[in-house]
Amino acid sequence: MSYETVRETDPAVADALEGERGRQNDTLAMIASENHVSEAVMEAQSSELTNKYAEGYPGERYYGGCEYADDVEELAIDRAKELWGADHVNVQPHSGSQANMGVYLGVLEPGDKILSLDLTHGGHLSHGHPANFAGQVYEVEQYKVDEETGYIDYEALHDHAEEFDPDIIVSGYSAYPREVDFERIQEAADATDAYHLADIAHITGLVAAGVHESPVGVADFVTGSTHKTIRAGRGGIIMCAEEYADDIDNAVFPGSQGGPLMHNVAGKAVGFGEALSPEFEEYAEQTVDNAIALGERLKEHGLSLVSGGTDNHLVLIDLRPSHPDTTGKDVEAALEEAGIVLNANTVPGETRSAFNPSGIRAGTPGLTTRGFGEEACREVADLIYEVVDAPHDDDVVATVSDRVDELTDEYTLYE
Ligand code: DSN
Repeated sequence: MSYETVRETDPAVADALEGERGRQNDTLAMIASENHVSEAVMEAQSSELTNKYAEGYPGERYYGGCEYADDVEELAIDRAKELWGADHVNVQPHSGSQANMGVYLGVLEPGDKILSLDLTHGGHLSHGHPANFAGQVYEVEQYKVDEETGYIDYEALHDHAEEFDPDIIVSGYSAYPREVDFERIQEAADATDAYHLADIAHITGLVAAGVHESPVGVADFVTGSTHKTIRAGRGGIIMCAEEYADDIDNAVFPGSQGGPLMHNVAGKAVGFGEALSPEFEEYAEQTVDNAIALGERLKEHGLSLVSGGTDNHLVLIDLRPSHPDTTGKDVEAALEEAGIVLNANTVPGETRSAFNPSGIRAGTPGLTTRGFGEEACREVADLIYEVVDAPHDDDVVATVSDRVDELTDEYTLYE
């Protein structure tokens, strides 16, 4: 994509846009929730649909002139149904958090009870953190992973549900490296007559490609984002059985959103179309293989991984056993200096703070999009280790940075 017109009319913004393209080209994006969409998705997102209001749903809009908005939304819905096998899909949520809000508003009353995973153990703000609307409007209790194993303790979760008697149990996580047993969580929901919301924001693409168990048809509601392990641009999605279709649609519009961002819905349609290709299945498999290779090599260097490894697209490194005096923020800053962009993250049993935690989270969706295979990911693990071991050594950071430059030149991204 060219920014020629913006450059002519608004050089300050053009500088920032070109700067960001350069940054993405020249660094390794390892924030586990980020990826790189195709030029086709970006074109669709920057289309004239950004001008269009289309409150309502295809065929039932409040304004005129919606025929092409209808086409795009129907394409996104049909492709999503094919990808995930859901009966009903709403593609209008602006984000994964908005998708979760749509479910809560659709089936809960203020004061109802949510049981979800603690944020510091890998959960998400929108699952009921006190700083988020979900924690303010609903009564929330949280389950944890087993601090010894790093795995969800399904029995403890079940017991907790029987004690708390929630109205909804939330599964699906932001920093959990293991396969989620949605059936086990559904058993707890059945036992307590609770709804089950599976938030697959991080693993949406892995589920679509069949490399992670699907909660569709198991949980009552499945929410996701469309830009992490699937490359359909920023946004959210809700899937459910037909019986909940009206509740969900009304909760999204008019319940919590106004006009849908139709240009983003167009991006979703294009990205979902791409994900229906056999190449996407290979991409998703490679993303997981790459995360496993990355994690195994980090372990060979003596780093400690929460749960001992990964089944999905991310690894969570607990720095405390190997580098007790080094914080996640130290490592995040030094790695960014070297051109590897990931994030500091809390770990189960966190002993520091959420702002300066003891772990780092690293994901492979972006590297895999660039064409990295397992050997290249092992080398990235070597580079990460060098910086973890000496985050304040400028020579080490400079040497790693030189190698990152070579890798980003070899595995190109945007023209
Ligand atoms: N910010 C996302 C993540 O990094 O996991 C979740 O919303």
